[in-house]
Amino acid sequence: MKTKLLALLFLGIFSTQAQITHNLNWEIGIGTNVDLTIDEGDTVIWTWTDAFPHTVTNLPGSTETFNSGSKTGNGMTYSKTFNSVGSNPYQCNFHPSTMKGTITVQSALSVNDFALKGFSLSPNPASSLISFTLPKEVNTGTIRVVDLLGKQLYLSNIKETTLDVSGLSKGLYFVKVSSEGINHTKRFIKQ
Ligand SMILES: [Cu+2]
Repeated sequence: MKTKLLALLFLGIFSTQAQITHNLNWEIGIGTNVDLTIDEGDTVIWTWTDAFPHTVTNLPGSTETFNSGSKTGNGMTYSKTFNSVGSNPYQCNFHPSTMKGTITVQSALSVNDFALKGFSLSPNPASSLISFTLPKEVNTGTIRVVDLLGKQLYLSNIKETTLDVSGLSKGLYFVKVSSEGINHTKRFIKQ
C-alpha cells in the first residue's frame, strides 16, 4: 500500500514538472486584474478575498467549460487546469460588471520552439572543445553532431554542455538539438 502511494507520488511529480500554478484574488471590484496568459497544462486557482458569494463561470465562446458554482467566504478557492490552447473569457455570475477576465492558454510547445532558437555554440570554428549554451526553459532533449552525409558522430543528453571535437576531421558539421519533438540545427567548422 505504502509503496503504491509512493509510486503514485513519484509519477505525479514527474508528470507535473513543467506545469505552473497561477493564483488570482477573486472579489468585488477586482476589475481586469484577472486576465492571465498561461501555458497548456497550467492550473489557475482563484481565492475568494471578500465575504460575498461569487462564481467563476466561463462565458459563451470560451474554449473550455467551467463553473465553480456559488461559493461564499474569505479563503474559498476554485481551481481549474487548462489543457486546450485557446481563449477563456469568464465572470462571476453575481457581479459580471466588476468581476470578469480572460485566461489565454498558449501552446507550451511553441514556447519551446522559440526557446530552442536561442541555442548557441562557441567557439566556431573550433579545434578542440566547443561549449553549448541552451536557454534555461529547455530542460530535456538531445544534442547530436552529424557530418555532411548525415552520419551521426555524437549523441548526448542536452545537459552535456561541452564536447571535445579534436578527433574530428577538418570540415563542416551540423549540431542538431532536439527537445519535445522540436529540432534546431546549427553549423560549425572544425579547423
Ligand atoms: Cu461575485
